[in-house]
Amino acid sequence: MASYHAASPYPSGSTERQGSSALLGIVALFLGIAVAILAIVAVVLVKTADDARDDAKLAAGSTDHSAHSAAANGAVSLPLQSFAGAVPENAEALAEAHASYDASLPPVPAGDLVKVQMTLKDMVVEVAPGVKYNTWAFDGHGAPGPVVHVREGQTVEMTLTNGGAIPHSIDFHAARIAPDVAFRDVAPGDSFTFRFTAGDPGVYMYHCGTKPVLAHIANGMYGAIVVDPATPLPKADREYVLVASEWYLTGDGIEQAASLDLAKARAMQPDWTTFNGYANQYVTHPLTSKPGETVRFYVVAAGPTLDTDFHVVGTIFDRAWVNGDMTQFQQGVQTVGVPAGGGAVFDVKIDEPGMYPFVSHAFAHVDLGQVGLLKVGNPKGTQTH
Ligand SMILES: [Cu+2]
Repeated sequence: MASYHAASPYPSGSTERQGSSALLGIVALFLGIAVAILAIVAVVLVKTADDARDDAKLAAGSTDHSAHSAAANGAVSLPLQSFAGAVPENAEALAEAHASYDASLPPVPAGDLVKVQMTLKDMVVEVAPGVKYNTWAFDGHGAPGPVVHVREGQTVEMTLTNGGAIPHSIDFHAARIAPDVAFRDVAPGDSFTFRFTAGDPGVYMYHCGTKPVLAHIANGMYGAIVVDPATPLPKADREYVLVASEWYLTGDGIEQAASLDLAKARAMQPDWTTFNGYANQYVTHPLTSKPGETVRFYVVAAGPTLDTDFHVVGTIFDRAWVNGDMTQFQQGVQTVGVPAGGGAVFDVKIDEPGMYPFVSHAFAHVDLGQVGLLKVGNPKGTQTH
């Protein structure tokens, strides 16, 4: 008797047992065939993965298959050393002393033509308390670059002056324009001016489009442009702009400023994720509103690669213009994905005083710093600044 009958629950010699044995035999036969097929598939998959890895190494110019060489050439070899959350001992005091990025939406300039000038500078900024990083800053003030705010129908005249060491460019997602002309590389020391008409309302990303774009965005070359619809949106009492992004560090940045770890960026293994370029800055310095006010968030996910799942804890979006589509909004939604390279607009009206966290609800991002607080009123036990 075959061994697979041994566990039969039926009494020995019963007719049920005979029927069951035949059935079990058929089942076992099919299971055996299935296991064999799966084994063949697994072997093929492993071989394909090996081939792909080899192709990647060859594409990266490496014939040396050692882990060190592969990482150096960007053919990622995990694990990569993480500096996530590493801060100096006085981090709390440093966070308090940090001047948070002003998230308030600036007013729309008057006139039909809005002139925007940015002078790019290579500079060290902090991306978390005491964590220094070598950025390429669009306006000489770190990342993100300044918020550009215009109204539908206005013309934007953009002048980029390159005060950095290598070529850069600026790509506006709000523009309909030939990118090979308008978004061209600007050599160090040069300036370039182009115009576009802001014909599509919404909130958009702008960024450097010079190759490799991954490196230029990861080094802080991004920002938001808000295009108000010609027909105004419902009134909001406060308007805030949040640009979400992630940082990939070659070191902890504490003693010495870190630079971009391209292998980590390719592996999508950030050390820090932030709103407006600095981890947890609005936890220490909350955004504010009064009870009953409508607060509008313009959210851009700059990436360079990761999305942001925007959520405000303790409330529900009264209006969500998903994907920056200003022709319609959703009501009563809890979390909205903002894709890397995309934007969305959110209204919340909160009546009850309290501290309301805003987060990317992909919670690894919260651990890495993409979290802030909206302080409604003056709830007990909180600071009043
Ligand atoms: Cu650039």
